[in-house]
Amino acid sequence: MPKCLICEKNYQPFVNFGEMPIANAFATKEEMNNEYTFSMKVGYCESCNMVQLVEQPDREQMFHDNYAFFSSTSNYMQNHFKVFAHSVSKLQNLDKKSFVVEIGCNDGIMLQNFVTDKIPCLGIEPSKNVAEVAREKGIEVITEFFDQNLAESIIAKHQKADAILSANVMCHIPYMHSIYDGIKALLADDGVFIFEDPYLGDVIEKTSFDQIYDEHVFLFSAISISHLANMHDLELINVEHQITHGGSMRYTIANKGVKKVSENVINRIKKERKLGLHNSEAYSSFANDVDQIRDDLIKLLITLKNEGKKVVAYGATSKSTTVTNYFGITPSLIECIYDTTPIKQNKYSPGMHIPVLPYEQFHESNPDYVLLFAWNHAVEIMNKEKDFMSNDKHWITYIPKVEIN
Ligand code: DWN
Ligand code: SAH
Repeated sequence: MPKCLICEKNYQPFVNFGEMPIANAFATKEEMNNEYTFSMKVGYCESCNMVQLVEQPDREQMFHDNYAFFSSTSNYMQNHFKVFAHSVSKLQNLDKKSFVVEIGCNDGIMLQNFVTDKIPCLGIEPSKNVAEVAREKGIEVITEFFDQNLAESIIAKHQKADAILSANVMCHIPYMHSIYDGIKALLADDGVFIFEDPYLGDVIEKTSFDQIYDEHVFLFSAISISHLANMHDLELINVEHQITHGGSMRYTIANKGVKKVSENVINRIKKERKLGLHNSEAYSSFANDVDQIRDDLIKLLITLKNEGKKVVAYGATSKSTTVTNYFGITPSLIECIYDTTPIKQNKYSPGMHIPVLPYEQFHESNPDYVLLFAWNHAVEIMNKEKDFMSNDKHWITYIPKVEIN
């Protein structure tokens, strides 16, 4: 039986996706024959309520000089992080004497706002290619993995942080205790640690199983984060639900006893208990629900193929690696995936080897059906493509169930 990454108790996996490649390892023809895989199972620890991947690839397999995800590809997300940054400035009364640290700053989508407002900030980003883009925006970046040791070296060179921020990064890191020890050391007495990640409640309610892939080690809830913070003499003082990435939660953590705990925390924990997220039964039907989506989608794709329809996909997301590999979607069912990210283009999707083509070729390909892998950006993308898609063309989405739009 696996041991929990948080409390070291044994727990049982509740879903098994089998062998999976690295979600963002878009491959050249040469690389396609030599792909790394790992066994992807997810379990729930009854003792500390943490949902987690049983096995994780080494971090260097995922985050390196050629990391394929650039945060700024979505206009919606650029605005989301602008609003996020300004809300932190207001909450903490930040000015030119303050200090903000972001863990996993990627291409600088959040920190660029502090640079504009002349608030001193520092990014930590181990993937060197995306960090370079942040530097070009005038952001100071350390290209290392954040942990307790790095926190100590930041304190020695800078000052304690008034705000430590992180978005879609905490759930990527298995060594949570080193992270929380680092946060505890780096945080000013009245500082706040604010992070957001895909929310367990949404994943269970919507069966958004494709939020599960190598990089996503944990699916957090207010219950599990409150417990983890407590273990490090910290306190969960606020939670705010976000619509980003198909449903996320923003958690605010402070030194214990220093700040008022919002009613949001109590209410959210009540809601999670009502949903049963603290009981293993909540997870018992998840695998069957995923298989239902698989059966419906494969049936639809085979029918469309038999009718001679042209089916392509939109958005070579990390999530799509779980969908294509678990469902067995090959180029015989989906011709190609269109994407705006240069580093993914003219390569092949991990495992199933579906060609990824430049977005510029999407309109001229004239498809009948478009499978939306970037379903979390549906509003932005469907709006952008509304004129093109109006002529007898259809979107296919599959979360929470298979639908033709
Ligand atoms: O947690 C993570 C989140 C924040 O981002 C990381 N582990 C990796 C990544 O996950 P993802 O790859 O599932 O993220 P997205 O944001 O759903 O990816 C969208 C993809 O679609 C990108 O490759 C860019 C592309 N795209 C596009 O081609 N046209 C996106 C938009 C908005 C568009 O208009
Ligand atoms: N914050 C951005 C990027 C999310 S992608 C956004 O929300 O869009 C996850 C990022 O976490 C990657 O850029 C990856 O390099 C980074 N990362 C992974 N492990 C890390 C660690 N230990 N410390 C800092 N960053 C890390």
